[in-house]
Amino acid sequence: MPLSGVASEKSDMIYQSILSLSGKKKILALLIDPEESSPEELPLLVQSAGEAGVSMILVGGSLVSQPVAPLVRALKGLTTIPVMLFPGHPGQLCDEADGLLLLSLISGRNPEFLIGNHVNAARYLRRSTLEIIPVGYMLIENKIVSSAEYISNTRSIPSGKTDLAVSTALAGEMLGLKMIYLEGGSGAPGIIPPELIAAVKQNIKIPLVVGGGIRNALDLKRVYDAGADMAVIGNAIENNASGLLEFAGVTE
Ligand code: 1GP
Repeated sequence: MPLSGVASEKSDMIYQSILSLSGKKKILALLIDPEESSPEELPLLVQSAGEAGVSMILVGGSLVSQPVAPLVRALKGLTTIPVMLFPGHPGQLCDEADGLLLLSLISGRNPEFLIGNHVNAARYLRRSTLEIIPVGYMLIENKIVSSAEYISNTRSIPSGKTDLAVSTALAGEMLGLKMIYLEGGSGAPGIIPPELIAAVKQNIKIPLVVGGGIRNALDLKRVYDAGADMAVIGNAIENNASGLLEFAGVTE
């Protein structure tokens, strides 16, 4: 059966720029949850993002009850910082973004989050102009049951099981995934253990992203010092756009 739709020309510009910064400069990403963002705050948030050195904006969340397109469109009208989708499920896709972190939840054993949702979205994605970056997404136990853990019905990797985290990240790299994302859970009370971040970093060659519980500049510095190439901040600046400025300069 012929597949419908025409494959669009895919760029890998964003991924190449991540690779080119790797080892030279740390990358700061801002996560905006469509459920928590208000249109009135966006201009200040985007301005603060520019001043704080944010080089990527992620849009997504575990629970999103409305289309993400209006938020993405508004962001694209306000900034040239790349806007990447960070979807909790295929309902959070839209063409207006620059790209997509195509997350495969490799820490879990739920086939829908490993490959099922990807199969559902594949033809849509082939037609879209979104740059697609396949990411090995790993939930790491971090004091609370995260929304991602609950919604995906998977277990996080215990924070003391560094060997499991390293093996999982290695397997993701061997499968051809282009980045590994260690997720401590949105709104977690603190960062995942720096020792675990360091162990994973020492064993993979692809860029390492770390998020969850980064609440201040010291947390961010610890995550970078442990080896993260990119850090993601969400909750710390919700309803506090100018709070982003606290993170300025930590990427240098
Ligand atoms: C969640 O890693 C991100 O997916 C960000 O977490 O909201 O705790 O910053 P926070």
